[in-house]
Amino acid sequence: MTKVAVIGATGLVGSTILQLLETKNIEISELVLFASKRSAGKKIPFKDYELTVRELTEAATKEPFDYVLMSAGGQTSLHYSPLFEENGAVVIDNSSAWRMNPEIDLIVPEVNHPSLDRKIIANPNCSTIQSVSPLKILQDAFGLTRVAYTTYQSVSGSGWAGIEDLNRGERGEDPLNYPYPIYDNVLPHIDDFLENGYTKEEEKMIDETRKILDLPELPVTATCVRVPVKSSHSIAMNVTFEESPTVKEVKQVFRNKPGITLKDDPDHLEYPMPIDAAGKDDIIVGRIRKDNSLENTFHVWSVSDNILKGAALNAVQILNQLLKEETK
Ligand code: A2P
Ligand code: 11C
Repeated sequence: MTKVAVIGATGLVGSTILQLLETKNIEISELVLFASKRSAGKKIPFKDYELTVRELTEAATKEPFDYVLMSAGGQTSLHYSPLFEENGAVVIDNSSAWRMNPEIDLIVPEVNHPSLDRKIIANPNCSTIQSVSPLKILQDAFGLTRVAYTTYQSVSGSGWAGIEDLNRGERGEDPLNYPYPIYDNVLPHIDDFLENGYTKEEEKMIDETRKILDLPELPVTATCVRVPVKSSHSIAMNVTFEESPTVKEVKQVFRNKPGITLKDDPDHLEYPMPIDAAGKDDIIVGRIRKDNSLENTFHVWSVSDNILKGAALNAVQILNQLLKEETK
């Protein structure tokens, strides 16, 4: 008997979590949906019935949930996750609130496993997830000595508000979420700016990569950019290895790896694009080639549905991993 709560069930990630719980046939005996007061009473179809959204309150944290899938922003998570945890639930949190807390595990199931020392588990940033999955494979094969990211992130990374701004721009209306139009434009700015000139999104990618790969000293840098694409982030990764493999050997390590598809045949114009990844579970990698300006260095292009593997799917996979361990 597994009782699960989804917090933020009306949001873009929360509603995708609900679809995945349904389509992936996750064994749940009771599912309860929460959002803010605004959404209380809203009906959401699930399987062949309807669930009514409840307002998240402190009293709800005292109910006997086994797992809580939280996708309602950092402030909500900081307040409510410890209350659910105190009551014995395992919280899988999609916000950035807990990720760099040394007591909290930051998990991508293909890469690392939760210790459950604390019952809050953090789901990484979407751009980090689609980077560390291929990077872990490369680390195991050739050893990493440096990573430089440039991202091309879709507007769905900003939730419904980002999609709405792209639609507004298309209609000639001013943006409400971004400081400048995203339609017909590119913004070298995701999340707040820090004193060192980087943005928080860039800092997250750097810090989370080191934590998940357990390489705290790895030199990592990032430039994060918002592009007028609705679904799926693309990331250009410039990766330096300890070893000196051939291009063929680098491509080879991505074959038959869970959650990864290699699409890399320039002769036939085969390369990963957001329209390939949207709606798919796998991270697609390609454009693998040697960087001739630096020794042992390669370019790897990674594309992934940021709401699926970048958020909802990774959270559901963490849940599934924990459920499977329970039944062992
Ligand atoms: P609501 O729809 O009632 O505002 P998105 O990432 O698409 O913006 O979604 C954010 C999700 O987080 C929504 O489901 C939203 O609910 C929910 N949320 C926001 N604030 C709270 C809160 N204080 N308590 C519970 N859920 C919240
Ligand atoms: C974006 N990566 O595309 C962000 C969204 O830390 O979970 C996810 C933010 C986060 O805007």
